Amino acid sequence: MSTNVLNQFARALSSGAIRVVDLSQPLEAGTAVIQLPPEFGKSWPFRLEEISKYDSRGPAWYWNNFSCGEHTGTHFDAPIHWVTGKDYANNATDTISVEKFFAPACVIDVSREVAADPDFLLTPKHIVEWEQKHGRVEAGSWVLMRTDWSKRKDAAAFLNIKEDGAHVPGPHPELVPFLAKERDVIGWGSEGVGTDAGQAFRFEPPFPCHSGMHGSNKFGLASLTNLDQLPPKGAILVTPPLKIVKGSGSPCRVLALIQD
Ligand code: 23J
Ligand code: MN
Repeated sequence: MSTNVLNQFARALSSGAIRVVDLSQPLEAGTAVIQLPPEFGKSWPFRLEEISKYDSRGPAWYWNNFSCGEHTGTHFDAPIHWVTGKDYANNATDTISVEKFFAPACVIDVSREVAADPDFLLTPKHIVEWEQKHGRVEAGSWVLMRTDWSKRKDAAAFLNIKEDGAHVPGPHPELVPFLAKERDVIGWGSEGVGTDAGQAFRFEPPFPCHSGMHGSNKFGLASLTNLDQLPPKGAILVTPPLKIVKGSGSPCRVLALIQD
């Protein structure tokens, strides 16, 4: 057996000892996009326009133009996305050091709680309970909230907007400083359309996950799926956003490496 860790890695991938799980939603016109109150600017939905398909416009080639907001579908949030993170060095999609796009994940399964309460909020107590079983959330880890929310395939059910705003689970305001400061995580990931809970615009501070995570130079992942295929601990996430110059985020093909 080679002692070169990359050789071992290549062999483990080809033998299936390491599996790759796709944590990304398909990107298409129907992909759910965050809806903010009407006084705020709007993010474009995903749109695909054919340039040619082996036809008079291009006899041997198929290709498309596409457009969308940076925060469309499964996507990466950079610290520059929020006013609290605007002054960090290397805080945008093009300048974050690429080593940070590989990091371990802790998966907190609260799918049962969320089935009973779509406004469920994850608190430090849930993390401490998880740590009693699985060990400490190590510095530099992602914390992913498994809710099974992504099983809501219909965009209206996924966004779950009522008269008083969206009802989607997320982190409790007290959880954010706990994860950012006491655990020094790399970021937070949700199955919902954004990293914050649906009612987070009412929280103090508003949008505490965006405000607190990016205010601590941490990242976000939103609209994740297939978290039910991950172990509580041990997966490595691969999360490179597009290299948009001064980008606040980007659609992202989020992958998890797992060893069975
Ligand atoms: C802008 C304002 C509020 C929110 C968001 C963006 C997102 O969720 C996002 O995708 O970053 S809550
Ligand atoms: Mn976002």
